[in-house]
Amino acid sequence: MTISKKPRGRGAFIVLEGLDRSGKTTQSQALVEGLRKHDVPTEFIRFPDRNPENPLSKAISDYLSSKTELDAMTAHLLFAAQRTEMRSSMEALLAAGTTLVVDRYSYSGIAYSMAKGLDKQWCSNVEAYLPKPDLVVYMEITPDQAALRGGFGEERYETRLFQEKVYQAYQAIKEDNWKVAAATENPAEIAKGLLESALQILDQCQALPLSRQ
Ligand code: DGP
Ligand code: NA
Ligand code: NA
Repeated sequence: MTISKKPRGRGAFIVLEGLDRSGKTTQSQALVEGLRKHDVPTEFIRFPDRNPENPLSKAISDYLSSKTELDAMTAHLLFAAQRTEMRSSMEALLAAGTTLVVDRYSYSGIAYSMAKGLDKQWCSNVEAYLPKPDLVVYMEITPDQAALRGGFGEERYETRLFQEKVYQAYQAIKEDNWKVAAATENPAEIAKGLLESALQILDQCQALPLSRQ
């Protein structure tokens, strides 16, 4: 006898956003594990990708480590180019029923570029043709709290002053339907809440087409 599983529609597109040191990566990975335990086919993607074999990834890594300099608009387009490069494979995975948990997406692009003084509308226009997430989780942490987590690293954006600007930019772009998680709470509690939200979204979005931003 074969036991047939409940038929599934498309996968859910779930994005985690937040400042450096907000715990996004830890929570993304916990969410992937939690969903898989619920038999939800799930893949983890992170932006920026840093695979040195890929020319866009290498250009981004060199920029983040300050090996190279780029004009702010050019940098914005470079990060957006990588998301654009991934667009068709992400859409194919979602259509095939795979849920995607994505560590940073267009909102990082917009927030980090706004922190350099670029115009919000210009920044979002570049991202407008990319698929829109079903759920955006914002890991809320202030730059003060983030700094208490052992200081920032050595990459381009990891300074107190810049993180303060990114924080303000996230406040300006945060949408009402984002799920805000207090990053300073117990990680296991955060993970539990995120898994519940993800399962709920998955139920709701299966019958809906994926939209553009
Ligand atoms: P992470 O690997 O998550 O620590 O991200 C690396 C850094 O890159 C982090 O400081 C945030 C930044 N970043 C991520 N996406 C974008 C983007 O689209 N545009 C810009 N300017 N920075 C980004
Ligand atoms: Na970082
Ligand atoms: Na991270």
